[in-house]
Amino acid sequence: MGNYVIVGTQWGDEGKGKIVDLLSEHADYVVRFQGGNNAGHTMVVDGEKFISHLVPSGILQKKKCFIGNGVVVDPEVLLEEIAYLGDKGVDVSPEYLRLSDRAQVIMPYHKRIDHAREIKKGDSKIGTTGRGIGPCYEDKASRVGIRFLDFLNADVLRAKVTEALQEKNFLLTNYFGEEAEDVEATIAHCLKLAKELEPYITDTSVEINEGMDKGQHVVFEGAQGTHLDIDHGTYPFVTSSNTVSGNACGGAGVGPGKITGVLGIVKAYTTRVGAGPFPSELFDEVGSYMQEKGAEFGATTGRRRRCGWFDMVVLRNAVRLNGLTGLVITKLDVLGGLKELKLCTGYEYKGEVITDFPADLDALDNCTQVCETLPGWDDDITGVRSYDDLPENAKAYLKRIEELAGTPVDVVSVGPGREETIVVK
Ligand code: 2SA
Ligand code: GDP
Ligand code: MG
Repeated sequence: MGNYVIVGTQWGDEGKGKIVDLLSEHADYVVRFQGGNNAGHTMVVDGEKFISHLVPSGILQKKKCFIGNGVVVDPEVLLEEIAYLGDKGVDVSPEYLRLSDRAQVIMPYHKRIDHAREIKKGDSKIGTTGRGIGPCYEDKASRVGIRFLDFLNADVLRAKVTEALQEKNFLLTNYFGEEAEDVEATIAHCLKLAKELEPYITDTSVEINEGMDKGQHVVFEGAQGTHLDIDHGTYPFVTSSNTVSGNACGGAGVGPGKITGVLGIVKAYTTRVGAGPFPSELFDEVGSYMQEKGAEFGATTGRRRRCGWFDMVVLRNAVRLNGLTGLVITKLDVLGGLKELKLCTGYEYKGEVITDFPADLDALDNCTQVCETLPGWDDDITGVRSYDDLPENAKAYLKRIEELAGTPVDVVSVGPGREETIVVK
């Protein structure tokens, strides 16, 4: 199969979990390389639903799963997830799950700062998941973060927590008007968690590369989506990591020459959770139809996802930024029953039509979408398993996407279940 990077092309929740689970059947290793438990990846196998936040979606296929150095990890959440999966009969022993010694630890104060900052921002809040992601990546960049290697060493941990809390407690008490964090309690809490996680902690880059050199195939599982990327997304309404495919290398510790291809996961319409610009957003009954039929609620926070038409400006941007070699179109079934479908092909702003996704938030906020209209289909397509059996209008919709994106559609998903999938080529 080779080594594939899987990324979300829109604003996350495109169905990456389902597709990574499917592809994992043909892989040996599955690796998360960025983000943290802000992610919610859903897999449905034999009618049973699994949501993972940190453990890679290859775990159900009994593949060796790695949480790479680029991930920020809340140790409590990871242990809860290991227990949750274990209760469902999934083997999450250290044989199947490895955690990078270089991954950054999300500390209790990161979560408190994330919450307090959002409250302070009021109407201008980002709409974060509140999981401490931003503050943890800030500390990594400021070189005051705590890595899992440090977590295992009581002396290093004490020194680092003591230093960090001098600054964080100043912020919490003087700026946010909250209680200070207790140094000793924080250290004791961490040491208990570290003991439980110790068997999983390793140099993941070494293990992944050793495996690749012996011919093991790897799926790199992206989280969030291209337009939530810290550099390329709708900044500041983004997450705090690079979500584009290039970061699979940095966040896992592998060289770019080892990547065979990049698959972009594309929802058949567009959704976004949290605040920020969304040019093709719908505020009418069609948007509500997508939201309800697609069950568009955040897999981590349960928040209602905003919905809109398919945005080709967004997809073309994702094709370029990620070097996509193939597309997977998900949730095509949700569009069944709509009389007509629109593809947003440009943004009209100040009398001009923009076709390259702009950095300017004013353009994204105040443009009107330029659309092509295609006929819809009434049929329920969840039972369709071959491309030829799809309604003609559904095929025409896919063809037009492929044409405008300049990238082939390799797989089409017509339901949440593993089997509700059409392999095109
Ligand atoms: P954060 O928490 O700092 O990463 O939030 C910053 C922005 O990134 C968005 N974000 C997401 N968008 C879609 N899906 C995500 N995962 C969950 C899911 C979301 C949920 O699978 O549904 O349950 O709410 C995710 N994670 C982060 C976030 O909404 C902010 O706009
Ligand atoms: P991820 O973050 O990209 O892994 O996506 P999420 O799991 O957050 O959200 C995708 C949702 O859509 C989940 O509830 C999936 O079970 C569901 N899903 C995935 N593919 C399909 C599909 O083709 N059709 C339908 N109806 N649901 C799907
Ligand atoms: Mg999700």
